[in-house]
Amino acid sequence: MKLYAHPFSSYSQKVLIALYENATPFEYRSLEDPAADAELASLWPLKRFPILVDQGRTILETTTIIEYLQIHYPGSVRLIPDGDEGLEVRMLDRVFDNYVMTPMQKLVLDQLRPEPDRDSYGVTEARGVLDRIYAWLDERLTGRSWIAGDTFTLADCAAAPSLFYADWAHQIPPTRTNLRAYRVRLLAHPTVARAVDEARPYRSYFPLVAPERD
Ligand SMILES: N[C@@H](CCC(=O)N[C@@H](CS)C(=O)NCC(=O)O)C(=O)O
Repeated sequence: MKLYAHPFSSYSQKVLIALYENATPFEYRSLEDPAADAELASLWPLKRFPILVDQGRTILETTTIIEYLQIHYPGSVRLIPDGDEGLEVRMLDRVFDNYVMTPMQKLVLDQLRPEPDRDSYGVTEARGVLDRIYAWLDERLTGRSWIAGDTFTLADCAAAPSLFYADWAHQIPPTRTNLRAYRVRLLAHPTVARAVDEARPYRSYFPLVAPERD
């Protein structure tokens, strides 16, 4: 099984955390390697990553990759519970991808554009989405260790890298104490800490100012 990914990429970290949770063996095709980058281009014209290649199948999209791992390489950690609990986990996974990861990416990618092509309206909008989702998540986390309850799930795999970078791009206000404490808990979780540590050598890639912390 091959994972095409980059250690500094938030979506790559989402899948790496899931793989590490069950110590699932895989070949890491790091996109730092130009050969892996070329292979990715031939497998997926959009070149969005990570992608997983296994037994002749190419699996796109992080949530689907993690679903695939649970079906084909199950381990002692079940990241997606059955039934209603699974619905909650999937819903929260979508919330992190759509309303934390997407606006965070907007802020980061806008910074990479040439100055005249920057989109200040879109950036203001993205900051507004982050402010509102931070408030919603803070409320939702009342009395919870992990976002969907007592166990670490797919939704926490999505939460960890999205909140990690979102806080760098648009700081979580000090008043959101539940959300800030959750981010600290995520970063202390061994599989998340491993993914963050593996990305440390690439911090200069962050186009906004990366704070001297975490
Ligand atoms: N919905 C996709 C998003 C993947 C994504 O946006 N990955 C980023 C890296 S974190 C990427 O491919 N960026 C390169 C690009 O936008 O061309 C997923 O869940 O896999």
